Amino acid sequence: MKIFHNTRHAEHAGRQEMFRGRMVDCHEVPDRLQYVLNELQRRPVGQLLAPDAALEVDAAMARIHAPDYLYFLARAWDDWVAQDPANAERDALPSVWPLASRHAFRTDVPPLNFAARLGQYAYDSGTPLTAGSWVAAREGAACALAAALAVLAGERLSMALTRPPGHHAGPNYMGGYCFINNGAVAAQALRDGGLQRVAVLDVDYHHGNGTQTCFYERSDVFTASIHGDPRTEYPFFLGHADERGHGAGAGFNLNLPLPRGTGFDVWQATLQTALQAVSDFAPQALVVPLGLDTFEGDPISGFKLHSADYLQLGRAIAQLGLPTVLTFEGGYAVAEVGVNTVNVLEGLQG
Ligand code: SP5
Ligand code: ZN
Repeated sequence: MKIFHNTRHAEHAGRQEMFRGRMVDCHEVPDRLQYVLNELQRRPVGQLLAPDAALEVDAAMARIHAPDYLYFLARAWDDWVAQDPANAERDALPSVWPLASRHAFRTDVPPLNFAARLGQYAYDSGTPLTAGSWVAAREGAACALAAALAVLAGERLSMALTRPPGHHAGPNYMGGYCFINNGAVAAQALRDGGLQRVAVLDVDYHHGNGTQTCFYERSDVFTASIHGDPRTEYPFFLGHADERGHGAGAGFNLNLPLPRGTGFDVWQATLQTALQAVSDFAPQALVVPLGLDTFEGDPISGFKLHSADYLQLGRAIAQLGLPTVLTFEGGYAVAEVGVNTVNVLEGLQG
């Protein structure tokens, strides 16, 4: 297994996120990835690599994300500091939104004010944009592209071990600690590399709303997600079971929401449903946005998986017999995220 890790991930280090009217310390911290690297040293289940610097990562991101969104992200930090030099000491968080979905505000006149521009592209106030967010997210996309190319070159398993995570980021928005949708970049790279059908199986605690939206009207990328019921769980406004895809994509999205508190027995049975659907689609490769926030000890989530269950998760996915690209998503029980991640990889390797 080739594991492409983001050597610049730590440059994205948000300070605080908004939670219930207060600023609280960020859950999505650099230590998360360090714990995975530490566990990989103890249990070297794969080959640790950095993506080739010559990869065409901007082109790969542009296959998923809108040009104006990428333009915004690439310059956002400088624009933020230009607004007020004192901003250099603070992370940028949005504070005003156009509520485009309700047609209450206009979105056809691009605002010039930075707070308004950030509010246009961000859908929550929990995703701080920092000095290093863009370089870290862009290098993460390079990891995702490299992992996809490895599978195209014949590797059975590869992983983009990167943060910030990606599965909440949509074509033209950031949120849920995500900026660039690494799983979507990988899936599209697999398609562009010649595969006709690619499946995405998202096992993060939170619905993969960004990935679903990227492929919602397409029949060439099947998306499935097992997650906390959005009636009570983030991201709240997407992820219901009746979202099956639209237009050409009708029937090519599967959401399997489960109540907060769900344990491994029910989760595993639901995984079997998802695996059957993936198998019925007959994809040539699989992308797994791997969130470890289904763990019982996760501070912001509500499922009850134990560390040993992640070995079973890996084994179950391996049963598909598909070339598989993993991306590293959520998982905020920092001290356990390394063991849980490497358990999945060990299970996958059989
Ligand atoms: C990639 C991913 O897992 N993103 C999750 C984003 C969730 N953001 C909202 C979480 C708010 C939780 N705050 C809980 C504080 C408890 N002390
Ligand atoms: Zn999550």
